[in-house]
Amino acid sequence: MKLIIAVVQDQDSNRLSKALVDNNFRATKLASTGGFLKSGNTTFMIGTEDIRVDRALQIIKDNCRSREQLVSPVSPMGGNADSYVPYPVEVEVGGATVFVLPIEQYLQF
Ligand code: 2BA
Repeated sequence: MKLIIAVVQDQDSNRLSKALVDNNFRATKLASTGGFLKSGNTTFMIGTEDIRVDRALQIIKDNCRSREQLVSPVSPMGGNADSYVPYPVEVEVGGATVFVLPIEQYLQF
C-alpha cells in the first residue's frame, strides 16, 4: 500500500477531488501554504493499493495544470531580508507536486 501526497493549486482541487471520488479513491484534503509564494494551495493525502498508484497519478495529471504566477516585491521592513524579492518575477507553478510513500501499517479503528 502507498500514500500519495499531492500538492496542487486551489483552482484544481474541487475537480481533482471529484475525479478521485468518481474513481473510488479515498482522499483527504488539507489546506496548505506554499513556502515560496506563501499563498494557499491544497494538499491531498491518498491511501491506495500499490496496483492503483499509476491510475491515481494519471487522475492527478489529468486534473491539474500549471499556471504562471507573479511574485510581487515584499518589503523586508520588519520581516526577513533573506526572502526579499526586489522586483516582480513570474514563476511557473506546477500542476502538482507529488510524493509516493510506502505505508507500513494502515489501520482504522
Ligand atoms: P511554493 O513553495 O509557493 O512554490 C510555488 C512555485 O514557486 C514553485 O512551483 C516554483 O515554480 C517556484 N519556486 C519555489 N521555490 C523556489 C525557489 N527557491 N526559487 C525559485 N522559484 C521557486 P512548484 O515547484 O510547482 O511548487 C508548487 C508548490 O508545491 C509549492 O508552493 C509547495 O507548496 C509545493 N512543493 C514543491 N516542491 C516541494 C517540495 N520539494 N517539498 C514540499 N513541497 C513542495
